[in-house]
Amino acid sequence: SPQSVCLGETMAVLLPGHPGPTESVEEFRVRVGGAESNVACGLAGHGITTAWISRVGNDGFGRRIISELTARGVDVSAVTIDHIRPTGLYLKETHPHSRMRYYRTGSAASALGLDTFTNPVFNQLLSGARLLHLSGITPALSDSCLGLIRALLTAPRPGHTVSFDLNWRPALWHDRAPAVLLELCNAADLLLLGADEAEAAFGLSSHAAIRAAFPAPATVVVKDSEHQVTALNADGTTVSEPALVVEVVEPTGAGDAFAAGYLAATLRGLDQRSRLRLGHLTAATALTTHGDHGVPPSPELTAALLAASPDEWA
Ligand code: KDG
Repeated sequence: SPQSVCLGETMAVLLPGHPGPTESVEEFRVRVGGAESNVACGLAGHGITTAWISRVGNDGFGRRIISELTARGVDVSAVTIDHIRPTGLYLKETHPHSRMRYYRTGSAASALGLDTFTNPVFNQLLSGARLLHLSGITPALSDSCLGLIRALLTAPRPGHTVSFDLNWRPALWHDRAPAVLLELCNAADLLLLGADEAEAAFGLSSHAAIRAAFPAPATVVVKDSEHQVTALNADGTTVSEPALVVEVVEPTGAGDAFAAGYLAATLRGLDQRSRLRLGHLTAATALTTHGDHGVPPSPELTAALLAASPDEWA
């Protein structure tokens, strides 16, 4: 069975063929995107076997998602096909400024709920896994999604750890109180969040305030925009690692790629610094390509880059 399980909604992504207001776009390119399946693809790219759990519609977009994730080496055997609800969509608008517009209310994945938690196929997968990866997007999707995430975070877990990426998406929280995210974040073993997200979602403006708000996770990983990432350990120690300076082509998916690299290094038993470094290396591959995914470096190159020393010229 797979070493890791990632659960959450994946959508078809519509990319306008040319800049300008959506009402004048003649052609869209279609891609596949979803925070947790982006992590699953990143893990698979690093050689960590991974299953993705979700629901898709019985439609072409759902089949596209299934085939693309399969091609990237992700196990989709436990994905449910919803015969009533459609696959969610999102549109990457570029005009007047770049933003994501979601078409996901009532989507197949929004019907995820406690039946997944009790599903024997899912439990079979989870019982063999060492990691379950979740995000703060799912609890915003519906009451049943919130119930599932809460159950997964609070259930006893003898064999696996749970990582939770805050993935603050204010557009999803208009009719739902985001305070529930405090409780969910604090129930994870590993919490990943951006310093900007912590400020926007909870008004937490320092590493100390973040760690004080989330005392339970063994590690809290705080991303300070593009500059550095810091792991705040439960024993009070911290490890920071500067980000790589790259020419950004398109930032979507970089946070997910960071998570994938960090988690892959964690599952390989690497130390905290190497986890952060593999996170940065993987994020760099997503930042320098269009779409949500990058091409992971070969195992040999990864090993060499992890061992490289920083430029110490002052
Ligand atoms: O992290 C990238 C995701 O935000 C994108 O793929 C879409 O999952 C998505 C979401 O819900 O915003």
